[in-house]
Amino acid sequence: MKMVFRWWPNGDDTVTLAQIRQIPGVSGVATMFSDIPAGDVWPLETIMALRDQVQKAGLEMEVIESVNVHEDIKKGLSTRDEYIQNYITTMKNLHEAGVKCICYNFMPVMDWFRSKLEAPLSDGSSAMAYEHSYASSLTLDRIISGMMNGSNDMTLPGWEPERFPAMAKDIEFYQNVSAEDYFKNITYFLDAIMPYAEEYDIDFGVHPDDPPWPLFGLPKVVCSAESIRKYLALNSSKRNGLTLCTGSLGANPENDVPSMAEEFAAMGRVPFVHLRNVKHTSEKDFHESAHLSSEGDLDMYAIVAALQKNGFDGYIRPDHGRKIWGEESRPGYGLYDRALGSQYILGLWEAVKRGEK
Ligand code: CS2
Ligand code: MN
Repeated sequence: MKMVFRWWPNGDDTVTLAQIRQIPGVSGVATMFSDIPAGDVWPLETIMALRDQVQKAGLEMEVIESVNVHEDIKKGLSTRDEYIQNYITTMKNLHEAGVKCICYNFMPVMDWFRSKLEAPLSDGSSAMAYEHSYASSLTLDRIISGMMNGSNDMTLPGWEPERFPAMAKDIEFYQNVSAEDYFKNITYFLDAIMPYAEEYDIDFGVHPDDPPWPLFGLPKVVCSAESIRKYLALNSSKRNGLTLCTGSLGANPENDVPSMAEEFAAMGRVPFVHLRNVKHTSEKDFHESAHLSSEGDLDMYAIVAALQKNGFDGYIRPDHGRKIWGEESRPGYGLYDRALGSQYILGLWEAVKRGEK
């Protein structure tokens, strides 16, 4: 297992590589170019320059989160082939730079969504939160402005401004796309890229839908054990894997996250894990919490034990943290709470390991 930390280059982050280097047990970053539009090739020189920068800081760049999938691929349009070719070229370039794992998602139109980016918690910190009835009542303009106003002027992953102009039309487009058709589009994409994932030794981890239930009439694909089984069966390559995001899946109390960790790690299909905790306030309402089991509704020890005992040998990163100690950062991605989370996770990992002997 390797512990990594999400980080954005080119000044698009308040956290520095030097700070990440000082977090014990963290060996590398999970990073991306947020300024390259989805569908474009990531140039080799640009990737190499970033890899050199990361390595000079004493860290590895083996995980990319995310190489975003162009909307035309998700929609199944005839233009998709060109974007898929670009995707494959990006994979080749990332392979040359030593990248081993790519996280991506197949969520239509928008990536994760929260109705509040800074919900106050009782200890004086704040965290991102989601309230279903309120979220469902929002117009697209209010959603976009809410996500933008809380972003502290940084790109929120999945909310790159280049997406905004087409969002309303895209949402409309998907109202007539059945889940079955959407799965066909995924299969087409996976069948095209998996042979290259094999050739370039890159594990793919699809990120679950967040929140894991339908919203705005958009198809949802990775939200339960059953849908993950279906997704992994779409293409039988071992490279077709899951990013087990405990907070995304755990937002639905019906999801048994430790048993998912066990099942999919045992299949050898979990290259990447996002560990964070959530606290439910009602069935479809929740806020993100500190990583400790006692702070949320997930049994983090059981999840880490399930991974380790089922042969998990991939990358883990602490996912979204709270905003603590007055830190100003990209929501969910400050230094302090994620650093605390990483130490807790490493502690659990060691405890499980030593307990085995
Ligand atoms: C989210 C996503 O997991 C997360 O923290 O912020 O943006 C995630 O990075 C993507 O869905 C992966 O493609
Ligand atoms: Mn995640």
